[in-house]
Amino acid sequence: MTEVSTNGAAGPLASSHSGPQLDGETRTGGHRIAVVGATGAVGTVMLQCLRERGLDRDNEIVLFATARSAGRVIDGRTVQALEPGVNLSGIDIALFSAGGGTSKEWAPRFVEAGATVIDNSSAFRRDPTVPLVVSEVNPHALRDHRGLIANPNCSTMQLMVALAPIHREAGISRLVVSTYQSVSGTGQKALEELDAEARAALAGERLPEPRVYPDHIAFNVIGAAGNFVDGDDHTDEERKMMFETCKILEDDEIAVAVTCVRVPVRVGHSESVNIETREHLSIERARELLASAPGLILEDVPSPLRAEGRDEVYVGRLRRDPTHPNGLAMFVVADNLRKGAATNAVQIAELLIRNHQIRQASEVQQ
Ligand code: NAP
Ligand code: 2RA
Repeated sequence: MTEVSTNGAAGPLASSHSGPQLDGETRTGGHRIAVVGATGAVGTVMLQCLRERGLDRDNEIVLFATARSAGRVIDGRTVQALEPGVNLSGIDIALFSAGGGTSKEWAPRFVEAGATVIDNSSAFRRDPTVPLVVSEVNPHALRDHRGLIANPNCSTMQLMVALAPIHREAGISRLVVSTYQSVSGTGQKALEELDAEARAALAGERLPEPRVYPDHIAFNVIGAAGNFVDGDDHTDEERKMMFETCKILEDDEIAVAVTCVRVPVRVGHSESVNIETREHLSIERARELLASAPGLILEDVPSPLRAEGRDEVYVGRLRRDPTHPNGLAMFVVADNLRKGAATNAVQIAELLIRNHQIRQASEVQQ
């Protein structure tokens, strides 16, 4: 099945965590790292990533969620409520995955208290002063950060890992993307809704009324992922991909057409991607570029089930688009909770530590 792999990895069963790793010397920072939203779908995986990459050994990890979760102990650490009066001093890096509202309210307070914030929500992605970073694609954008860094949306994240090598070589002029987004992309409550509906359906019972989605998700497909805001005919999820692609690839001329769809997959977003390049790119050269791209595994037919729990982006179905002389088509799959959220945030934290790009909380005037 596996065609070519990168970083010495041998396809789906190869070693995970292929992103930048820190050597022993740079790891000795003794930083305090906050995980905000530690009890959620992304937060849970964030803690796993910190553990797997050894960042919990040399650094102090502190956990925040709502008052509902305060006092819960996860991996021997007690969750604190993020509420007025909470002590934010001494936090060097804060990894936020607690929704846009929480980020808007609390991220600036963390920055003011001295932390460098890496935010998973969409709250700051459009801010021109906030770098939007995929660790393998545009780490240079971290250089000018002012305490806040945005993690791209999960569906954009995996797409960028696959498109950046092609854009660098041949310049992408137009994209047509259709997504097949998993339920974990909507968070913990959505997963519970999928499970409850699937259980009822398999037991031959009446399905419970959907609460998270506008329709039942079990054994169904919902033709619009995200929300329609202010009468827009595209969802906010689709708009994110249109905007974020141009910001990350630093090219406002790329035309991006997107349809985001929700499918009853627990973890792992899939994308059918049609690419038009400015310069002609042979399929052999495209294959070569993707085979040597960091964080990417090229195979015949990727699937979300096999991508689950992995940090790499899987690219397959690579072929010429017979309807256009500069057209390519591919299928891109990744674990939305890993590379789409937690892994990339932790990779950014590693880059910041390695490149001495975090402000030390102790240096900030209180
Ligand atoms: P989730 O499963 O619903 O988890 C939300 C987390 O945020 C929980 O830990 C919750 O704590 C906490 N939280 C909510 N309001 C809070 C507040 N006012 N103060 C402190 N903590 C608060 O959601 P998720 O899927 O992990 O997503 C979290 C964020 O990551 C969202 O902004 C989402 O857009 C973004 N994101 C998600 C994905 C994905 O694939 N899921 C990918 C990229 C980005 P309690 O448990 O105490 O309620
Ligand atoms: C999704 N926006 O709907 C989420 C992930 N960030 O899949």
